[in-house]
Amino acid sequence: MAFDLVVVNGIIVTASDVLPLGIEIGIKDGKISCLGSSLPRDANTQIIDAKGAYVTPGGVDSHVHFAQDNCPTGDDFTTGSRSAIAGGTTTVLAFASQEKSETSVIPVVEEYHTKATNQSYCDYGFHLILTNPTPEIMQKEMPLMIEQGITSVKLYMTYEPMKLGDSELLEVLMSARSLGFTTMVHAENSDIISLITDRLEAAGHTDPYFHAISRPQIAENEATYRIISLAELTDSPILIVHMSSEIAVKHVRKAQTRMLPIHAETCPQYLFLLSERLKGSHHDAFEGAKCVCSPPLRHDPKDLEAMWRGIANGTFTTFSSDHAPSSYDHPNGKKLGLKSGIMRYRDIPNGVPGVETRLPLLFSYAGSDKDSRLGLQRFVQLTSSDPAKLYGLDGTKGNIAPGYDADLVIWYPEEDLKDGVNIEQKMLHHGVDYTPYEGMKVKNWPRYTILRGKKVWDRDNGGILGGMSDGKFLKRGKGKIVVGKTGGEVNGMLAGERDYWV
Ligand code: DUC
Ligand code: ZN
Ligand code: ZN
Repeated sequence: MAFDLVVVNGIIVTASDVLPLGIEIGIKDGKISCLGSSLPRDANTQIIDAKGAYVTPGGVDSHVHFAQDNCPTGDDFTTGSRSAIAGGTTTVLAFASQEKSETSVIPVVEEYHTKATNQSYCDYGFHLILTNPTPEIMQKEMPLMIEQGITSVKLYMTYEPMKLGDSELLEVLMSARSLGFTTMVHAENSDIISLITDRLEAAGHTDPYFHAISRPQIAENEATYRIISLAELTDSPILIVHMSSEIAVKHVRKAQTRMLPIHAETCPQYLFLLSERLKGSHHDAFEGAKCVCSPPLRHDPKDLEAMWRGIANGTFTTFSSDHAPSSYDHPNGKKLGLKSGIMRYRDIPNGVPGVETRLPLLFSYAGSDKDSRLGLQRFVQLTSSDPAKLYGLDGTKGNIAPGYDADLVIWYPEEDLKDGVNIEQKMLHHGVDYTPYEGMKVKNWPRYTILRGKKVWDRDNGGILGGMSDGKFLKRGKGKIVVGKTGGEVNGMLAGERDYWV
């Protein structure tokens, strides 16, 4: 059998191994058929020469916001997924977001299918943001969602229009325990943030920097401890999204040491950016709005260090972009927080773009040279294989092995990019008008991105080669627990005590 595509001269990296140079990847019908040497080829076989560079699985970015009503000046599926493939990401998990007034999630999901069908350059799935988890939804609609391949939900502990109280969080966790969907949680204490925000506003402290003052670490710390406690009580696995502070991550680490199934995610902004970025420049006093995201950028480099530690030591299961794009220079974008010359941070849409820069930023620190902070296998775990497992895509995404989708990133051989790449807004493919990483240098960039055997990105020859209908909806299975296990006893409860009430 001849292959459709053979990738030669690469160094294949998976979550477990860095293979010797030159193992070939044989691809047929969009799937990896085999790894080997001197693979058969005929006149129709396309050959890609990796020229000695690393080849990693296509990125799985398990946290992006595309086409959400609360970021109308940001990316739709077309621009967001285009940006994804140009940065080596072949799968995104985006959010279908329920409004509190909606009493069924079925039309919500239909709407997001309409927004995405034939409009995505990469494969995609949906998490459901649940803001009104009625008994009807939890009992009747969630089983349908799971059947349709939507096997994860995101819950907010903050934001008036979205937040759930503890009793609602508990109900969803109980339901997740019985139905087997994965629960993601935004952990910040809402009342702490509201109290400080109101008092800052009364004192006239409303410029973007005060966004960070209004959401201190203690808000993340308290909510993190609380949601871990609720998850422990209900014996339900969770993933805490976009973690930013050392003190909160310590709760996760401690829970993991007890073998609780508590997963955590961090994002590029919490590895590279500090709250000083929220201060304006002398050209533009409002420029800090570009970096308003929640949790906020932290003040102390020690927090960045702690996130790097969690990246290296296994505390984090996923490294996602939390691509939450709003254009800066747009009256309905970040400039919602600037009216008649008055800056008001609470009106600035939250979030930063990052789907395209996520892999190159982390890859710059992966390897074994003196600046490295994580191994290459760990890079693959965090950016591709572990999110695939956690969100029900194992066996299909996140690996370079027979039977998996042929989603690959082929990087440059080191000698071809000796000076690295300077990140600049003008080279990116998202739909917003800035990047928070402007001017940062990365060591490498995806030279080719392959989606199910098709070259969809060739940085030197045409850039985007894929099309808007290349991406397909991923009907996901139930997620796997990556860290810890269920079935443990709750601290201080008798063995079997929970059985009286579950
Ligand atoms: N939470 C997210 O997940 N993304 C952007 C803003 C937020 O609060
Ligand atoms: Zn969030
Ligand atoms: Zn998000």
